[in-house]
Amino acid sequence: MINLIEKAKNHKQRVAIKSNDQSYTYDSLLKSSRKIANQLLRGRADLDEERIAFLVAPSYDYVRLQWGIWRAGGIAVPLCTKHPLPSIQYVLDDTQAETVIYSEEYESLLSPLFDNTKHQFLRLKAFTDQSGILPDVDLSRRAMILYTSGTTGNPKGVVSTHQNIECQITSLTSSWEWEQNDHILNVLPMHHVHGIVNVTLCALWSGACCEFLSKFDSQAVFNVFTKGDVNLFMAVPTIYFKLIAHWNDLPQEEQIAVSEALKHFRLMVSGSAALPVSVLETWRSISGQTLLERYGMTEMGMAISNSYRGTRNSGFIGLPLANVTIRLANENDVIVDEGISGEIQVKGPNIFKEYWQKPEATKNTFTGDGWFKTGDIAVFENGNYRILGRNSVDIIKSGGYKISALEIEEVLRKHPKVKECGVVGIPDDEWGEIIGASLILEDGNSIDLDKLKDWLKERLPLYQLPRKYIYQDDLPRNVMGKVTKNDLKKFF
Ligand code: MCA
Ligand code: AMP
Repeated sequence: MINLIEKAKNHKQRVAIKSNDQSYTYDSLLKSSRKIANQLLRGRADLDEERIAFLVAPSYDYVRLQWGIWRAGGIAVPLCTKHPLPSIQYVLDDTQAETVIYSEEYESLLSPLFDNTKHQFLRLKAFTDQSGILPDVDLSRRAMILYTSGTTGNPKGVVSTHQNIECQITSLTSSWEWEQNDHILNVLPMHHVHGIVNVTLCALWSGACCEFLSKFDSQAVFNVFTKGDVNLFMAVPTIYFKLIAHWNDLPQEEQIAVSEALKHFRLMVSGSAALPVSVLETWRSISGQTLLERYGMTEMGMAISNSYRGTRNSGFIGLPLANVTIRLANENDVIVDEGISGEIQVKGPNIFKEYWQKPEATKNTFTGDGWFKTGDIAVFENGNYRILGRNSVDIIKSGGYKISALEIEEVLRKHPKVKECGVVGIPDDEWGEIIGASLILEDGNSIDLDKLKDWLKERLPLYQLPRKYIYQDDLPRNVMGKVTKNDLKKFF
């Protein structure tokens, strides 16, 4: 498996994780993950890539489970703690998870599934001490499945091998000069690469400390920063936007204390969505830190980054990371000239293995000669890459989450009063984009918007809910159904 275990043995007494006001050493992580691995094996020699799903808040528990699954030869499937039951059930069915491990706080959410004999449900606290020999897990084996939305069908499971993840870790730890005295605060969800690889695994690979907040909260973040231990932070632009707004509301002496603490940071990174230049500049005036913007994707980890030591160019994502090869290509997969926009296509050992049990979708996302097609459009100018947008209007980025307009439309169409709909992303300073839904109702119907919102909340996570609605009657006559989605955006 990823060389985390051997590395952890070199600094057993150092603090690996802080969560829920407790500190955990690398030694306790090693011992606890070994016990979990043995319990999952239940006498078997190897889990042989059985999928083990887990629903646990970002914490020490999350990490010891992840390591335990890997040490037993399983594939880790982290579940989103904000998802309603149908979205969780989809992942469990799609991965055919053998076991689902959950912490107490999610028991009532999951309980309707307990009769389902396809999966074994295990409460984390019910784990007991077990010992035994652990398998030797080759780097080429599958390690993790993360779900991502696209423009075709349901969310797809992105399968990364141990080797893929190790490459994603090492290109970042070397480029951003991670070291064992680093201490990072993690406020990100732990079912995406940003929180899992860039923050948690890079820290643990380096012998550093990863401190978790179970949920993002601006004041809680500032409370940790002003203690003075943390020297690294990574987040999506929406989080920096929220921190700026909160800082502006603080009394002056607290503003000074936060700004003073921030001046001592070694590195602050932004990614997962375009960083507005205004956010970069305002954050610099508050913190003295120039955010390092980088670009990545679930299927490949990080691919392009601004420089750690050199100039960071606002509005640009920088240059390819070590071992990653980039080209910009037109719709015929032919390389475009400098200054001309094209799709970012990527090759390297960081690129995922496959979409889980979707060979056709996997094949379609690579060119004939093996380049991974990201769907992101960029241009190379002034010696750097700059992102221009996506090649599909149906992919929305909100709060750093990638959201498929088509999936939301599919849910909306199931509502008995909705005849047709169109979902688009609307530019928004705080969220990057917010979701807008246009509705055509069944003939003669009207709809109670509050009831529709409640109905949607049972079926979609908060971050996928439409925030603005328009109806056919509000639009110029006969416009709906006849305009492109790009035109539709203008009506919100
Ligand atoms: C929540 N709210 C929203 C949205 N989400 N409103 C508009 N648009 C949204 N997207 C509203 C809720 O309805 C609620 O409203 C209020 O905000 C608080 O909701 P809550 O869920 O508590 O929000 P939060 O915890 O403050 O979340 C904001 C967040 C979160 C922390 C920015 O979105 C987040 O963690 N984003 C990071 C996602 C991420 O890690 N992406 C990486 C994937 P009310 O108060 O009225 O009820 S990309 C990736 O991994 C690649 C590889 C990469 O490049 O990094
Ligand atoms: P996900 O599929 O959830 O991993 O999201 C990956 C997508 O996030 C990429 O394909 C980009 O569209 C977007 N993204 C990541 N980093 C950046 C960035 N720095 N600027 C603009 N878009 C980004």
